[in-house]
Amino acid sequence: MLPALYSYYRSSCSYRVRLALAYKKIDYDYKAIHLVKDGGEQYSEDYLKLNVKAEVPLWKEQDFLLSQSMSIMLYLDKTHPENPIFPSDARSFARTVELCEIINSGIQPLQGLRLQQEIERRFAAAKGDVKDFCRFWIELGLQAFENKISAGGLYSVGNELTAADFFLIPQLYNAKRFAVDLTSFKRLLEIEQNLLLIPHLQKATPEHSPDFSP
Ligand SMILES: N[C@@H](CCC(=O)N[C@@H](CS)C(=O)NCC(=O)O)C(=O)O
Repeated sequence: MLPALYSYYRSSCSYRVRLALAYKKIDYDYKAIHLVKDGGEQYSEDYLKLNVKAEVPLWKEQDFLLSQSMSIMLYLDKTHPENPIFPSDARSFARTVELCEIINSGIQPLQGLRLQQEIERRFAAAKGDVKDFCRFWIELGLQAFENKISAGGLYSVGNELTAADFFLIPQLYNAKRFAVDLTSFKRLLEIEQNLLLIPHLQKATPEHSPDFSP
């Protein structure tokens, strides 16, 4: 039986894992969890049995269930060492995790759907103000990411494609959804261009996901 990825086409955390799976050419069943429809399928009784935190992505191999995009990507790198995404050299490994974390803990939790809903509900905030708040954290984080990466090189960590790139691409996709002006992030846009030239990564994009809806 194929392993399964529970995913939502627009979820940036799921997109990270889809990129890793595409890069490593790992076959899997795509299980769509619509985060908005009918109040959100992540809250269905069946899904909560798999992931009590009501989030995607979730990786399932028989009875082995793994949440959190970072741990799924580390797991995939151990179980499928071909096309590594975490470098073996200590400093490159640490730099990769550092860049991933700028997005994983420094941006994504501050732009999430549930966070936005909670801010609106608790503080009677207007949707536009909440989006502004999210944009602030996205810009701050992307600036930190851009400052950290080396001036040259095809990707975030020199010429070696790493998990940091698979965190960056979905975050840029989200930044565009939040109407962040990306023109000053020249290096990040260059890296995005370089990555999207890799043909088999295309199938991981939201537009190529089975549950995509325009
Ligand atoms: N740290 C987790 C975050 C997972 C997460 O926040 N997922 C979002 C989509 S990107 C989600 O499922 N949100 C559900 C909701 O907001 O209701 C990871 O990296 O996997």
